[in-house]
Amino acid sequence: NSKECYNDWAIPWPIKGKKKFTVAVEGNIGSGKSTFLQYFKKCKNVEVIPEPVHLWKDVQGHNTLDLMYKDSHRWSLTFQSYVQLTMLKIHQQWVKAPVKLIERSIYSAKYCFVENLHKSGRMPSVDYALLSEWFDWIQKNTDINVDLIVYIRASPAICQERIKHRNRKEELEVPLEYLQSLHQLHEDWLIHQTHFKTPAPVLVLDGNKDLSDLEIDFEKRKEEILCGYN
Ligand code: TTP
Repeated sequence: NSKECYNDWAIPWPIKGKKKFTVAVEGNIGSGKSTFLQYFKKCKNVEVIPEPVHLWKDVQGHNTLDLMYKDSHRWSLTFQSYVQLTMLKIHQQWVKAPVKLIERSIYSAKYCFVENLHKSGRMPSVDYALLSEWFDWIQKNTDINVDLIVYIRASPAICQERIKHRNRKEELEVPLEYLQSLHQLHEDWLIHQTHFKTPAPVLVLDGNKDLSDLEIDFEKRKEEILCGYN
């Protein structure tokens, strides 16, 4: 039980005596979130939970990520409802370490991706309404709390370069315009807070830097990011 696990750690619990300090790393596709996770994986007080892209690519044999990119009008509800489920599971996942570091959150899936699909006409309004009903219910009835958001802010052109370079087959056709619109939604949410409230304070990192230079910033901001558990 959680009391026994508490004894495994010499350090006290970070907040309110019980909860783990939950950090979500956010940023556009290709912004450098995985590099961030790789870096913090090495820290002993951190448990890193990467995004379950592999699950989205194999739902009982169906590649829902691929379906969504091939025909978003037909498949984006299918895909985004599974993303929402897998994100909810991650929010609910108990970790042993004092700091839980997650890649993205249920919030960016809804506020950036679902919003983008709907706004651009790729997702029918009825599908958007259904996902919103689910999201609102989850928000009211479950614990999807995040304590800090780290926003890796990178220009859409740089993201596109990195996407090309990593060569994930489902993403080869992602147009710049798609990344620009997703970028704007991240900015609206995390910087301007125009449509949606951010669920936690936001620490912004310059994702336009070379990934090796970005690591220097990770090191510099480590104490803030890990709430002193570095
Ligand atoms: P990202 O979550 O942006 O992950 P990434 O691997 O691109 O991150 P980075 O390069 O910064 O390390 O996206 C993974 C894929 O899933 C991408 O093709 C976008 C897609 N996606 C959606 O379409 N909808 C969603 O709600 C989410 C969370 C991802």
